[in-house]
Amino acid sequence: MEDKNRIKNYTALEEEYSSLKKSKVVVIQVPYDKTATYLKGAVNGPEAIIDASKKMELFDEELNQETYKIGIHTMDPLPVQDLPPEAMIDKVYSSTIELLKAGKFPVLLGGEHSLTIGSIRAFKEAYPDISVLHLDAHYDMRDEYFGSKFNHGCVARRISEICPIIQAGTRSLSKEEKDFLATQANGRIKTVNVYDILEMPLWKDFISRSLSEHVYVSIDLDVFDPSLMPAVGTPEPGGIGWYETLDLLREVSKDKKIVGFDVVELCPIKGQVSSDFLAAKLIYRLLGYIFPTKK
Ligand SMILES: [Mn+2]
Repeated sequence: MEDKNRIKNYTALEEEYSSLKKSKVVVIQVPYDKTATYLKGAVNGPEAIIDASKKMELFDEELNQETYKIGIHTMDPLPVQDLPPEAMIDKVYSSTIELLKAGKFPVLLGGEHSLTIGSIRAFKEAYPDISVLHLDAHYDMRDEYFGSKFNHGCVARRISEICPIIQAGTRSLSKEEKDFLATQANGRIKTVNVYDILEMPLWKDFISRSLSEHVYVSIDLDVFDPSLMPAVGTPEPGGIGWYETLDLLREVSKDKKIVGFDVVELCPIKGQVSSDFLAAKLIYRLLGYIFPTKK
């Protein structure tokens, strides 16, 4: 019989592989969508990922390993739904820094993208050389959006004020963002948009070389093509595919030390579970790349 805790765990792991004490990886759920500007619903993202993860095979067929054996603990969802974004970001920061101090590997589930501002503040403290690999359809470089500097459309701009950021898969931005990026000559912000991906055979190497030793990966699921990932609040045509995303993440995992990541902006569609499942599997595969059980 499944106990209550097990049902709420990412991949529904037994206590042996999911207690906080024994787990290397800790999943932080951030159910929040207060600043969503198009479709709401990302508040339900973390729960949908957890639900889908219970249906996954825990043997990874690409990696020939059982990644869950590193231990994956799932925290209760952060109680942030009714908070203003600044307060949500503070809560994400304090949970993340606590886990980093305990030597854990945080995985954050959104919820909307603004949560990354909180997690990056914590990672910057723990890893001063941190850089961010940001996969997204949108540049998210607005200084302010709908009256807030903490809107999900400003997240990359806020990150760039904390540490270097390289974006990939982007294909939608405002004139203001374009003008802002044109003034950035110091190399703190790099972008490999979808046109670069189509034209640069070595785009993955370029990204990997541009990152520092310690890397945080922030994946807005709308980076994928909407035919593959329709369950997002702000879909954009012409996104990247499953295998090229995995190729990039595999390469970066080999070249650098990924120390944490988030998967955000899942806006579940009732009755359409393939998006939820993609998110759940993406997390598992990326954990497998980061923690190979065989050398
Ligand atoms: Mn986006």
